[in-house]
Amino acid sequence: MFSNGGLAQLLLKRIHDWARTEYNRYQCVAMGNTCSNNLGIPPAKGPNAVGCTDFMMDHRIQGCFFRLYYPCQETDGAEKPDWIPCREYFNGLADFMKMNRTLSERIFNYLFGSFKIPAYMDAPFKSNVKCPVIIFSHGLGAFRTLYSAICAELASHGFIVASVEHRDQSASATYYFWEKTESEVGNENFPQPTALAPDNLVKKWMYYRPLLHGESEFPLRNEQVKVRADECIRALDKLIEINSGVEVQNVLQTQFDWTTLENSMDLCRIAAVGHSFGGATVIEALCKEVKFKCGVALDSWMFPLDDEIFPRVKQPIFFINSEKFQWAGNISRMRKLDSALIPRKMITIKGTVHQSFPDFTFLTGNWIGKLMKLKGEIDPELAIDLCNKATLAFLQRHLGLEKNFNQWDPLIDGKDENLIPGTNIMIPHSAI
Ligand code: 8U6
Repeated sequence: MFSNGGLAQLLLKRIHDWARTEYNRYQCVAMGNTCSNNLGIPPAKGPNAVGCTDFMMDHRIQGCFFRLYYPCQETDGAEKPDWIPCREYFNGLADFMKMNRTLSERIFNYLFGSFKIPAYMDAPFKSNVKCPVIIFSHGLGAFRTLYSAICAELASHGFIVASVEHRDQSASATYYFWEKTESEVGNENFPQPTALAPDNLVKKWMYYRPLLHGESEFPLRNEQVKVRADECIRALDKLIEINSGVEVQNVLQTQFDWTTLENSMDLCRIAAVGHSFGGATVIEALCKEVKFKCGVALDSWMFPLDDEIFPRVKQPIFFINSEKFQWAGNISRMRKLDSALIPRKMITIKGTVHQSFPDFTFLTGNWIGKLMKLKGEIDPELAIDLCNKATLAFLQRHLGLEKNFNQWDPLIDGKDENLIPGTNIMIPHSAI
């Protein structure tokens, strides 16, 4: 059509610029003109600056992979990491959403490709008092970076937070490494997978595995929740090693000095937090590992759990639910954890949807956000703020922290105009 490739390119660029301006204008209108295109993941509000880094050990699938958020020193020129680490994660999200990879990679990259994590990459750890520890578990089709608003907020209040990336085929995408065979080592034709890994290793991607046609869901999810809990426990074991000063070999070659974390953790104060499938993971992990002193389950999906485990969980649990996701069957499984002796709390955040907890909720305008069910009726920052404050108050109470998070104690009982104590779901008598 065009005899001149340059002209075609120019035209494409014009269309691209126009689309971006229109999209920005739409975003602004969608936000009621109250913003000047300030979409982004909200910065943490606590007293500490937040650092983040990645850790993998060992390289095999049986190893352990997490992103660590921690209180850091203020440093000039520190960079914030990309929110989505690389294209494979966009591809994984496309698969999860049953969309065409090529097309959605472009759309995803265009809309979401330039957001940053609200934390400084590999910034030096700030050591003062010993930090309580949180293991965070993501939802189905998510991965370790998608909950940075929650994880960074907790770290800014003094926690060391390890956000695990699960290798149970429930993440949209994740990776581990294969060892190169002897003939491949030193073979220059063999592609070097990443500058971040030693050269005897090959990066191997693992994507979300959908349910097969006719496959029943429970066996798969039940198997996965067990793998997930084991991964959370493994992440905790690694942190304990790091705290004890054992030299660890991070497969990922980062700038972060892991020896600075020696003696930095308060290992009597450990909690598990997770969203959706990650909520079920919290409960499974609490049952398996008593080092977890309490758990916070965000809009938990209870389906993957064996009924037998409910009476075996001894730690306090806090269920923070969305208004739209829950149903009687799911709530009645949460209720099976009710106890006269062990604190079990439940609140519901008004105007929220299931996806009000991952970071995507901050990154679209209102129309697209609601259309895609990434946003509910409530302002997403207000919703995550309530969730974080209620979580902090609960953690202070059950980890025995000496902080001021008890200022948010009323939230634990649903005392706020945007909270419902317990649930909005009616449980038919037959389901109890
Ligand atoms: C829509 C989870 C999008 C989007 C996620 C929808 C999701 C998305 C990005 C992927 C997984 N936020 N896990 C438009 N549903 C971008 C544009 O990325 C959260 C997000 C987010 S989850 C979840 C689990 C299951 C399902 C939905 C969410 O746990 O919140 C089904 C059918 O399984």
